[in-house]
Amino acid sequence: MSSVIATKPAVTTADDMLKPKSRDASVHLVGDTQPCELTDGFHLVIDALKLNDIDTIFGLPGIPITDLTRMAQADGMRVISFRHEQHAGNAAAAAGFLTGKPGICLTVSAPGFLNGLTALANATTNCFPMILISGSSEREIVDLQQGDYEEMDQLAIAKPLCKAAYRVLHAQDIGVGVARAIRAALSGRPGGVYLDLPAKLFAQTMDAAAGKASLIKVVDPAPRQLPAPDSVQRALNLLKGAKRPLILLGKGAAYAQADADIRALVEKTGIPYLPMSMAKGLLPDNHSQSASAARSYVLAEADVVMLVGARLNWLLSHGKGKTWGEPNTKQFIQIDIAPTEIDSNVAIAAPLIGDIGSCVAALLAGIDSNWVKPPAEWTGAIADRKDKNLSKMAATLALNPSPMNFHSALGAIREVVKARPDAIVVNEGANTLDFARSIVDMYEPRKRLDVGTWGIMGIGMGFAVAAAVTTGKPVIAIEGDSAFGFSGMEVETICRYDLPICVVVFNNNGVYRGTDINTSGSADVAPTVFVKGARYDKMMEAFGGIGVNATTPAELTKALNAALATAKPTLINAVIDETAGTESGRITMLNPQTAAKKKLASST
Ligand code: ADP
Ligand code: TPW
Repeated sequence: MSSVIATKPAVTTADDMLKPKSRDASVHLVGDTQPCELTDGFHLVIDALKLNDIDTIFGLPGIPITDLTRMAQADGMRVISFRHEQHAGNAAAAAGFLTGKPGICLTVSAPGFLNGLTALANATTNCFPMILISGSSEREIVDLQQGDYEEMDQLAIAKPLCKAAYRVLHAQDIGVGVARAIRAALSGRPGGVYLDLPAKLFAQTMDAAAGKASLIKVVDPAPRQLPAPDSVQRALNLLKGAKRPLILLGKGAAYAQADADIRALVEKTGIPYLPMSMAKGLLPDNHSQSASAARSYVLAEADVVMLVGARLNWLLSHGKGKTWGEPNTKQFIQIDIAPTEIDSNVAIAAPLIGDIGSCVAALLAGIDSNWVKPPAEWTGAIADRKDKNLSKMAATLALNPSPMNFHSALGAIREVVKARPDAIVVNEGANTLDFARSIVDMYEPRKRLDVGTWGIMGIGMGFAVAAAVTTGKPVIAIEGDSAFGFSGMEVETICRYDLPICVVVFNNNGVYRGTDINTSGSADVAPTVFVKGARYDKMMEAFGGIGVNATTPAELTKALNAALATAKPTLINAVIDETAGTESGRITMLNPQTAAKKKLASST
């Protein structure tokens, strides 16, 4: 418990006048004689976080939280300062996913808060635990809308976009506020929590012993939730009766950190499995039971599908339609901690509600040596398709076109990752994402971070920083050139903290590709086209990192291996054929098509 209070700066600036005023003495007299040690809001926030084993803050300083960042650092916390709050927020979200502890993002009021809010909403959508802590302006002025510095009713704005939102007005409630935020972020379905801390709170003082006593160490923040025995039996019965069973692993399964039991379940049952993108590596992608290379076949043909921490949302075509084969030929088992997820798109025959660790353990307990593995007809048909598709892919990867295309560049990265399975891959873009997901195999759990449920661009550098900071492992960020632009300024952050991150920018001169034409006749380029031949590697060099321009897979391999060997911040500008990409990658069909547009096109 710390009660040291920062000393005042020698010179008072205009900014200082807006800062929360902390007392400059940590001892004062009670009555006439008894000295009493004081603490304040700043220190109580730090102590509450530390008490709950939170050791890192991702943020961006400014009124009223600058001193909080300084004091947290002085008190031994890692404070990672970003260039834009959205990336600090994304880092917090990724840290939450990787560690199972809520990642903390700290911002200033109104604009800083709003910048962080996108990341908070995205974390909630992805079921990642994070807490956005924002300083806020004076309540009295905000509520009367009298025009305070960075005035905004942040709590009201955050509420609909996250799992829970709280405001703390009194120093003695900081412990409760932080405890509630941690519990809300971690328990049940994980998600984003907003914690509003008005400027005045930080300067409030109270007796240090009373302050310490007011803090709460959260006991069992993500309590196990055991599934009901009859639901376990129902699921087992359905699995046993299946002729063509399939296990579908989602990022909830990766988050749950029940890696050994999940692997045991797959291997003991002998059921083919399909990992969603962030579940890749839960079992190594070259596992004999992986059905990834026969994805379309297994989704269409399976008769019983067991979802483990995966939602039947757009990424799985809502569990119906052509992707899923003949109508009414499938039954679903769904393991999820959120009961209301069940039946959200199609009927679920056997819901299994509980935490994945407990559910999978309960299923395993019901699987003995008499378990009959799936018919060879099913597993054999999958193996045939896999072999065919894998040899097709091998042939494509063996080509060495000039300029490089997505396949040849990713073929190079694939081999490097194979040799360094401990490296974490961050991946965003459209084509860059879709091709990397299928080409770059993962071998260990939670080594792949990507655009997630929203398919959001901009997570790249934030996720990469979090991955490096929380694991100390090397990070390879595979980025479309458009995707990279959303968080590109954070290469300075990467250099500043000297993080072992290698960014590979797939530079095809634009969004999706670089060849669009402006048909209006004006001088502007088309909306999807960027500056041609841009040298993103120079951005990294500007901050002291290593920049490489790679035009062949051999150059790319060399630069990537060097980056992994030296652990130095590196950016490889991988020059990709600008004609290679497809509009929106594999989700072209989601672009609205209008008959009027066709008419317009044909009349010009
Ligand atoms: P993917 O995009 O990989 O298919 P989703 O994000 O759609 O995965 O689904 C993740 C699911 O996992 C969510 O429905 C969430 O409630 C669930 N989940 C997350 N953590 C756990 C857990 N520890 N136990 C059970 N379910 C979980
Ligand atoms: C926050 C829309 C989806 S993918 C993409 C955009 C802009 C970039 C694709 O180009 P990139 O990759 O990165 O060069 P590639 O391999 O195809 O060349 N704003 C947000 N999120 C999304 N998803 C978009 C816009 C989009």
